[in-house]
Amino acid sequence: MQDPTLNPQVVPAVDRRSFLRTSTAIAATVGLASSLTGRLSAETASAPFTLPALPYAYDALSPVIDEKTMTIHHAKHHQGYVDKLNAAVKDQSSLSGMTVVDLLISLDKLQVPADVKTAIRNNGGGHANHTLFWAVMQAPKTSSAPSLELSKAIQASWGSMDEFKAAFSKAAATQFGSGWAWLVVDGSKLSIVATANQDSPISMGKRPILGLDVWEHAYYLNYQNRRPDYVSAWWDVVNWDEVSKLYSV
Ligand code: MN3
Repeated sequence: MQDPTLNPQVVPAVDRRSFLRTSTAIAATVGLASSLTGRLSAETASAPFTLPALPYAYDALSPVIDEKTMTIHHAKHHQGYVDKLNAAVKDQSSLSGMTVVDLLISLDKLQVPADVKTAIRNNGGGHANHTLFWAVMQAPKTSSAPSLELSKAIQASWGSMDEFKAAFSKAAATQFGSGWAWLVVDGSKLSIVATANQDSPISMGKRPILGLDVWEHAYYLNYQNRRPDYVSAWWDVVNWDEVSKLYSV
């Protein structure tokens, strides 16, 4: 084995095994391994990461999200995150075999140079965030509803579905600059968090089950500066059956 003191980026095999055990234990604790990794097939893979196909056509969410926005968002923006993530991890042997969820859960502990960690935070986050985002949407007015279990959890945290939607919409509308609003499993309860840029709730030890992209690239062609209109229209394309599945694992 190469002496790790000669090259701090080389992680001894024994450390790597214990690191992966720790990472797996954390994932199990927050239920991530069986949710994101189990539900979203693109998340089960390690590098090279690939762009997941959308579960619907580019025009399927219209008029809530127009075809051109969806095309650019998926084929250009999300593909860009995937490509940059692959470039970031390519020469990092200590990361081999890790899924994007592993990378995000363990972000602070990754034994890689600071610029690589930043690239993983931005582009690994971008890959995971968008993969979830595509999965929790469907054509407008398609019938779907929160499961009884999810409904009860929403009522427990906010009192009613309407109160939850108001709180989530406010978090999405008031997130300053680029970022996301999330419904997350946070310990034994549900909560709403907003994150900047492509930061993922996964790196905060929380399990996202619904996410809304409020970067301008997600809505500007259709809504220009009217982010609240985009947020309010977006509820029509939420796939509650999928959100319920993500909650139930
Ligand atoms: Mn986006």
